[in-house]
Amino acid sequence: MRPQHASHSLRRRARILTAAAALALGGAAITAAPAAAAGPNCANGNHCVFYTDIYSPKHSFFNSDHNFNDDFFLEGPSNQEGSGQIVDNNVWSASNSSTGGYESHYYDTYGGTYLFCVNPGHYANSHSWDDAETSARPNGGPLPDSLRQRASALVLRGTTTKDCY
Ligand SMILES: [Ca+2]
Ligand SMILES: [Ca+2]
Repeated sequence: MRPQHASHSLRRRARILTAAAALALGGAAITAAPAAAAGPNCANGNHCVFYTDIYSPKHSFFNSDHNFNDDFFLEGPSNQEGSGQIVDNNVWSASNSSTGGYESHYYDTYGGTYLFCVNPGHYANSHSWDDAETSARPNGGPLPDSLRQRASALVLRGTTTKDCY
């Protein structure tokens, strides 16, 4: 288990600030690119999940996946907490680089409780220090604590009326 909030280290805070700076740079690059629905740090055509923030260990899904218990965080930094861990019930952040206009819908279990969704070109980045719970889900906002470490299935859907990131 990762440390609880009370024991967040300065090291973790420093990594988060670095990620924010990298995100700012990435945002500039995305703006300059042609109209592609690319989420940050997620290759075109993929739906990406992360162990902590969106620059932490990553796993990329190319399609719907009904069971995360055979998927592992093997992409991204190999020297960070979470590298090699199982994806199931360990997702804190997500990015959507669908090239087909698909929303990423995450579920507690396949066919079970809906958790959250991410629009094409959008992301949820759980770097927020205060973990504020909000009803709105701005692009780039964090997953609230209640939705972290729960995702076990991904379903790609066309445009829906859900309040996605
Ligand atoms: Ca799987
Ligand atoms: Ca789950």
